[in-house]
Amino acid sequence: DGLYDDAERSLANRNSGTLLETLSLDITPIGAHYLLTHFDTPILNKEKHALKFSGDFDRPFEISMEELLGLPRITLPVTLECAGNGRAGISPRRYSMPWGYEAVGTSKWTGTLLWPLIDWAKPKSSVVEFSFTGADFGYDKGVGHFYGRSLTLEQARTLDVLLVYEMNGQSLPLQHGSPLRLIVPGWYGMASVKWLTEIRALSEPYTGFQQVQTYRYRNSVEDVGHPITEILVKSLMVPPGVPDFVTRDRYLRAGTVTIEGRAWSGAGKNISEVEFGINGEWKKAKILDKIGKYAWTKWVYDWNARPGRYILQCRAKDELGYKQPTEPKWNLGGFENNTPQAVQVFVQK
Ligand SMILES: Nc1nc2c(c(=O)[nH]1)N[C@H]1C(S)=C(S)[C@@H](COP(=O)(O)O)O[C@H]1N2
Ligand SMILES: [Mo]
Repeated sequence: DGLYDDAERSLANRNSGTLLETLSLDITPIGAHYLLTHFDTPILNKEKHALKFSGDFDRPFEISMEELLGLPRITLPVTLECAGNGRAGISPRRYSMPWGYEAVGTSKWTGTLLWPLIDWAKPKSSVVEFSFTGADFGYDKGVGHFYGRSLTLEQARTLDVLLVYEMNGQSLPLQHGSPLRLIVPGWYGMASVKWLTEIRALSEPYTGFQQVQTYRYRNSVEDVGHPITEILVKSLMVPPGVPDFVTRDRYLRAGTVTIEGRAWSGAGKNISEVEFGINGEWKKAKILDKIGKYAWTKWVYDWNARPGRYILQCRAKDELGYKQPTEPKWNLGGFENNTPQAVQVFVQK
């Protein structure tokens, strides 16, 4: 623990967080949505870009962006959250992106379904996984690699995985994976490979760095751990009132204040309860509509704020009964911290 060093600060400056005030919107505006890019952002030529289906397919092929755009279009609102969101709340810390609460956002992703294309390429009967490779190359722990991830055959078939070329009705922006990315709804963000160039059918499990060496929930350096997959239940509020520039403490006028926020869980699970905490006293918030199976749910709470100092919190429960825990669980990568947000507010006459 201690001060963040230059390496951590440069990561934080490259990878912006979602502005929490935009949690009042169903859809996070492009530019206010968080970014997580491990290496440099590749600048690809949309006109020349092609996606390769290679490896153990009976009918490997290449498809241009123009051809992809001609396939059936589907738009899904999906909440994307980085598995490292909340990492700054886990101590001792991991040298990585020091996220607080802000690595989450919801976008309308437009593209075409992945599975029909895989099906068309005819995976051989020996195939167990598909790897998805991005155009961005770099080093991590001395290992040079293109950012890549895999899904099992069953996951690729059942998860409503999209090949995406538009975000919120605009061409996919450079920093979010232009011209083509994967979106794996309901999973943490690492699975949604940006700048997608190749899909390989594999008859052996994929051993790429981002699959095997990281994005695993591990209790020690020796622990092999288990892969990070579905998003855990979580909620956030729009920080009420106005902030202090440096401390981010909030100032609020006494009276009735409508607190609003969002709650979500992985794999399309619904939110069954949201509680709003006032100095540790929990009250039931009102749950509003969800804008899509894989998108977050709005909640509100009318708070009668009297002068004083308060710690405001929120916590959610999903339909399977999973609830946000009070204490973060330490793990090597600093992943999956879904403990409640806490906002300090000073209410004044
Ligand atoms: N090619 C590539 N894809 C990637 C990454 C990356 O660094 N390179 N980062 C992943 C991680 S960890 C997350 S959380 C999401 C973030 O997507 P966004 O930057 O569009 O918000 O992209 C994922 N896809
Ligand atoms: Mo991430």
